[in-house]
Amino acid sequence: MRADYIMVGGFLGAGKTTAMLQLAGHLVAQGRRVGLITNDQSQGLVDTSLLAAQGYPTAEITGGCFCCRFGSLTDAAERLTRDARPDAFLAEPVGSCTDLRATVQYPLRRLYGDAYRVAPLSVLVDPTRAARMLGLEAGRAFSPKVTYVYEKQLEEADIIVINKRDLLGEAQREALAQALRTRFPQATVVAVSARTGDQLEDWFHLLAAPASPRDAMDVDYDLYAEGEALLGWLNATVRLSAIASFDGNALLHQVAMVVQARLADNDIEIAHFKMTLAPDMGNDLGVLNLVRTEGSVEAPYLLADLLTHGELIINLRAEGDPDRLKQVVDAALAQVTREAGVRASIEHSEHFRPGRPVPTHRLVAP
Ligand SMILES: Nc1nc2c(ncn2[C@@H]2O[C@H](COP(=O)(O)OP(=O)(O)OP(=O)(O)O)[C@@H](O)[C@H]2O)c(=O)[nH]1
Ligand SMILES: [Mg+2]
Repeated sequence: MRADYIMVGGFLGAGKTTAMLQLAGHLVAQGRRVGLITNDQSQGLVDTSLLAAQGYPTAEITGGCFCCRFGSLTDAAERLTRDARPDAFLAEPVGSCTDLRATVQYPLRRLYGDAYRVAPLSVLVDPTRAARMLGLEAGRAFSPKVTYVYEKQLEEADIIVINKRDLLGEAQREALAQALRTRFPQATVVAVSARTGDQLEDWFHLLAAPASPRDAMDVDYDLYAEGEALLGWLNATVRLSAIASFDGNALLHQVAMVVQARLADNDIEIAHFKMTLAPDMGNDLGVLNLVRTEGSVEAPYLLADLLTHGELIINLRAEGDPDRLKQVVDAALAQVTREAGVRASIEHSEHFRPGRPVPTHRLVAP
């Protein structure tokens, strides 16, 4: 029996992790066994913490994207197979990554075709980002080289999934779907809400079809590398402790508000700012996200109780100098924890620009 390999791509903040959780729930309800694979340029991932907290077998690939760490991808799948024998792997590539057809799907099919059935490539979009990229809506956007990466992601999609349909009126949704169909005619376009579950069946249904046998697209790797490197990356793991119990939800919210205001002052566009706070005791988890500098702070999971000790994971990806991102996050953390009477000690912190993508394999034809 071959296991399904289902890749859920799309730009930073589009809703890949949220959608993957829904897909995992759907498959498990059908009696399937799933294994989840997360991926990032470095360690300390909010997504891994979030998925593992839901009880799913999860493997994390760090230190580069799937395409550049192809061996780690198949190793992770084998590890999950030993532990949980999944018959469906759901994999979330790094949100700044493209050319997945040539560097992941075709090599998997060619080298491991006996082990995996490769599902069509889904690329999720945040509707506001997509509308700005297509010129349907005005507002703060990324620079042209970052936009190149964004467009390449859509150009290779079998399925373009407009996510967050709960935020759209019917006319807005239709205009966006039509513009995407015109610009990316190779893809089937669906509109879903990974948050509410609305219309997800349309997407799930498309995943059962075979992936399209098209040749891979052309990619200018210099431009791709430059676009990716314009995005600053920051991952930090921070231990929080206090004598008196404190409100973790309020603390997360305040950190986000301060970071958002300072990045706006620096004219830096956020791609995705996300945090999890896990108390040392119990399974509670608070999650907070911001997917645009002008966007609103969202807390999809709130902590149920006050806490005294916990682990805070911060992942920030924004179009700006990583040193500046680090200064902004450190200053916000220092200010907010001081005001809350909480001690913060940084256990792990990295900030950098992603390196040039150098795929392990690149196969143009399936
Ligand atoms: N309104 C709304 N928000 C959503 C929906 N799906 C996801 N979100 C929110 O969008 C934000 C980003 O979601 P994630 O699932 O973390 O996005 P991602 O694509 O995995 O992000 P990266 O891993 O950073 O690339 C979170 O605040 C989610 O709660 C949706 O259908 N509707
Ligand atoms: Mg994610």
